[in-house]
Amino acid sequence: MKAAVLYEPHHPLIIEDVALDPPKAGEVHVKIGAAGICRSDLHVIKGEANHLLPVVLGHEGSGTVLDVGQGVTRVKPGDRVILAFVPYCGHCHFCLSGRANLCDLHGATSGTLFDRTTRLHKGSQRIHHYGKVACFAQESVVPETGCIPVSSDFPLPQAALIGCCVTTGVGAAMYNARITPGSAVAVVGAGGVGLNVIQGARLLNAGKIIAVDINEGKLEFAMRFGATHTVNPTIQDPVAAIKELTGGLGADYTFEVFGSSQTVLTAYNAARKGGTVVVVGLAPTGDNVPIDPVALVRQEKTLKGCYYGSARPAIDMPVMVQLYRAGKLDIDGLITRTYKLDDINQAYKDIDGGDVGRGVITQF
Ligand code: CND
Ligand code: ZN
Repeated sequence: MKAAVLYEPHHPLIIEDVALDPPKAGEVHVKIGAAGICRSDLHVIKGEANHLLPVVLGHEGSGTVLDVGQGVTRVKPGDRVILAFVPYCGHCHFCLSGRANLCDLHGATSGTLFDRTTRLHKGSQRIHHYGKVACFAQESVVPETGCIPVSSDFPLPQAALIGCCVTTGVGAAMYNARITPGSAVAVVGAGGVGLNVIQGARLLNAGKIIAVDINEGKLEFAMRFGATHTVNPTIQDPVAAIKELTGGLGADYTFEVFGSSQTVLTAYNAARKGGTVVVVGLAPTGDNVPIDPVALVRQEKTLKGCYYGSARPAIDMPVMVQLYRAGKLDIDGLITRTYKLDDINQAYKDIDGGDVGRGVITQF
C-alpha cells in the first residue's frame, strides 16, 4: 500500500509502496478516509521533535475498519472510526486514574504498536508508526483502543479533525482550563488547534476572547470562531495589548498554541494574578522558558501543560461529535483546503506558509 515516509528531517516525505502486516490480537486494520495537516508532524519533519525514523507520520485521522485482530470487540469491519493518537493500555496508573491521555505504556512504546513491534516495513527495514495512527497512508493498523466509532453518515474529514485539533483545542478550554462564564481569555496562536481553543472558549461563554497571531489573515479568520478582539505581536506588544483590553489586569486564562519559549512567555506574562496559563503548543526540543519563580509565587499564577485536550478520547470524542451535530462546534469552517496524499509535501509548505484553517488529505 502507498504511504508517505519520512526518512530524515529536513527532507521531503517519500510517497512509496510499503508493506503493512495484518493486525495482531487487539489491533484493527483501517482504510484511511481523511488525514489532517497538523504542526506536530511538521515539528518532526523540521527536526524540532525527535522521533524514531523512518516513520509514517499523520496523527489526525479517520477511516473505515477493514478487518480486526483476535479478541477485538469494540469495532467490526465496516465501522467508521476516529483514530486517537493516544490509545490507552487500560492498566497503568494513569489509565486507571481516569487520565488515559497520559497512558504510560503508550509513551513507553512511542513509534511502535503496544507490543513494541511495527506492522509497517519495507523489506527488512522497520518503519515506525507516528502516534500509533500513521495515517499518511492508504491503510493503517492501530490498537483497538485507538478506534473511536462514529456513525457511518459522519463525514470523514470532520471525524479526522476530532482526532486531533478539535479535541486538543476545545478540550484545553473545557477539560483543562475549565473556563468559567464571563472570563477574559487570550489565545496565542490561531492555527488549527488555536481556533478550537477559541471556539471552546466561546462554547463556555467566555466574556472576552482575544486572538493573538502574527498573521493578519489568521486573526480575521479567528473572529468567525468566536474571537472578540485580535492582537498582532508584529504591530503591538502583545502583553501590553492584552492588559489594555482587560482593564490593566491581564486575562483570566491564557493559552499558548504555537510552540516556542517566546509564545509561552507571552501567554505567561499576559495572565493576570491568580490566572491560569495553559501550554498546548510543542516547543522545539531543548527550548527553555525563563520564568521568575518569585513572581510565580507572589502572583499565584497557575502554569500547566495540556496533552490531547486533557480529554479521555473514548468518552470525550463522542461529546465533540454531539456538539458538532448540534451546531455548537464549527468543524466544516475549519477545513479550508483538501489534498491528495501525493501532495503532502505541498500541504506542509502551506501550513508553514501561513494558510488559514486546516488542510486535510481526502484522496489516498
Ligand atoms: P498552526 O501552524 O496551524 O498554528 C500555529 C499558529 O501560531 C499560526 O497561526 C502562526 O501564525 C501562529 N504563530 C507563529 N508565531 C507566533 C507568535 N510569535 N505569536 C503568535 N502566534 C504565532 O499549528 P497547529 O494549530 O496545528 O499546532 C499548534 C501547536 O500545537 C503546535 O506546536 C503543535 O505541535 C501543537 C499540538 C499540541 C497537541 C497537544 O496534544 N498538546 C496536539 N496537536 C498539536
Ligand atoms: Zn495534532
